[in-house]
Amino acid sequence: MRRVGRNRHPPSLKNSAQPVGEVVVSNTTVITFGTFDVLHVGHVRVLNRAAELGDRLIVGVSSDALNFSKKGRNPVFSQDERLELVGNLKSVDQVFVEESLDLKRDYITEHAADVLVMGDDWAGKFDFCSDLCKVVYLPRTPSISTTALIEHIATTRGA
Ligand code: C2G
Repeated sequence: MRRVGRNRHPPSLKNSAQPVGEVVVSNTTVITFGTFDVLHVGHVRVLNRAAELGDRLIVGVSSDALNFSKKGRNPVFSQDERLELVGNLKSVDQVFVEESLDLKRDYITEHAADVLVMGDDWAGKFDFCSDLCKVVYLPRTPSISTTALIEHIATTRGA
């Protein structure tokens, strides 16, 4: 499926955009992954920055089962709720369920991604995909995390 990307043309790609009538169909696809539980500014900022690296942003949202295997607890928001939240963000063009950490190369190929973006807490972990696409690690937003938010809510509830 080719989608008309939003009008985000990084200068380097301006010339590769193919005008079709009035609509510009461009072709840089960015992919990223995450749990995005208890959505916060750290999530929103990494998605906005990822979107700026291309014309469409596709996000793999971890399934509840994958989240449990990664973090040893169930997410606060179910995968359907997290898909809906992330899918409704302005910077996001498409969401899908990430079933496993080991399917990165399949997802990159399936979505014809040109750029894989992750926060630098995953630095180096996906370099093995660099023959398929560009791999970019972006600085995390300091001093905010879902785990800290959950602890904060738990300790202040009823305070
Ligand atoms: N993030 C960030 N700043 C924060 C917290 C998170 O930039 N303060 C970024 C992370 O680096 C990641 C994305 O937001 O790129 C999603 O973070 P999580 O929901 O914690 O996802 P994670 O459990 O790291 O899952 O296949 C990879 C995994 O799905 C990533």
